[in-house]
Amino acid sequence: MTEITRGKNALFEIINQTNAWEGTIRLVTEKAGSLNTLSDGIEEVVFAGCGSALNVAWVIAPIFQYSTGIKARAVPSADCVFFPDTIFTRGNPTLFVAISRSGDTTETVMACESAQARGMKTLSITCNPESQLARMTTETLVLESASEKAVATTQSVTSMVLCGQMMAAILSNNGELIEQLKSLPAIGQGIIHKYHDLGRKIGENESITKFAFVGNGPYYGVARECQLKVKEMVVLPSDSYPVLEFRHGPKSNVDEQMLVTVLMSDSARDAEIAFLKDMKKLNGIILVLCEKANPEISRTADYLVEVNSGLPEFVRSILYLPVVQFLSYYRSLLQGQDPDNPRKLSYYVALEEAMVS
Ligand code: F1P
Repeated sequence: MTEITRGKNALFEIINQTNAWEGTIRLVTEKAGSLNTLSDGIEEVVFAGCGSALNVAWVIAPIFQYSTGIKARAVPSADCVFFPDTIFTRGNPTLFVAISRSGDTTETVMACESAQARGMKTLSITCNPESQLARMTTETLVLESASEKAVATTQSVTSMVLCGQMMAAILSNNGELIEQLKSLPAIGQGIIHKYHDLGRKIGENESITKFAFVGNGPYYGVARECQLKVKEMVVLPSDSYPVLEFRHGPKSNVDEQMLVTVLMSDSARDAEIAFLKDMKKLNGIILVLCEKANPEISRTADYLVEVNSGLPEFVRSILYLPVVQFLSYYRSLLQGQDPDNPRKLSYYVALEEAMVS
């Protein structure tokens, strides 16, 4: 009986996340005018967050800079509080973007205060209209359709990434990109349907006891989010690295118990293919997430996800996440955990005043 109710919110949110994507596209489209006004004269954008929201920042920042030509970086919120001079440059008009599902994470609220004290315009990307961040920022993008009951983030992450991508497309006035982004919900629904069972099968493969996720460019942020999902829901060793970095030490951990997941880009595809062949030689179990495999990839992968989106690498990144969300979800259930309420975690982190004063 418990088996049926455990994790029901997380499963619902994973399966139905493309509805949240639709809502996100509608919202950002409606806000196009105010986003253009907000970013007028901006020369730099700082994306800040904690936990999954920081991973969202890691995905968005490279995509934003690539699409708009405006310098963009991702930073942990706490660095804006404790090391502000390493984050904010003097004299450059900067937009500070606070990313937070709850909108109430203490470090991100404090980071926003730090940016405001330096006279910056601020934007919040959140799922909670009543939150501190939604109320304090110059402009807010409230993704109510992406709000979640489960503690572990799933649809909020993919939706907040899509929100940042839509914002970049609007600010760069790139109609083709907007159309590509609008195609994601339909493609994503197909992928969720097609790869639900594979995610479950990998998750329920108990010979896997440790996980590594590797990706380049925006896929590094996606790899970090995959790592976090496993850490939170499954509570097993899980790492993430830029692809080639993994050869510089971490590969010593690869053996027949490690699932090595390669999130394939277009720009580094050849290097990534060479990498996955190397990891196979080290006896790793290989999961490849890619646009389309060639015979070499198909031969090397133990598990293969082809998203077949027809979309460029800077557009399709969120399509790689659902299968890893399923994997984490089913492994969590198998181990008797509750994916809706992972142990020791809370919906967001509120720090006591003494810890941050
Ligand atoms: C949410 C967050 C989660 C994480 C953990 C603690 O913060 O950091 O990403 O899974 O449960 O809270 P936010 O997005 O609400 O700021």
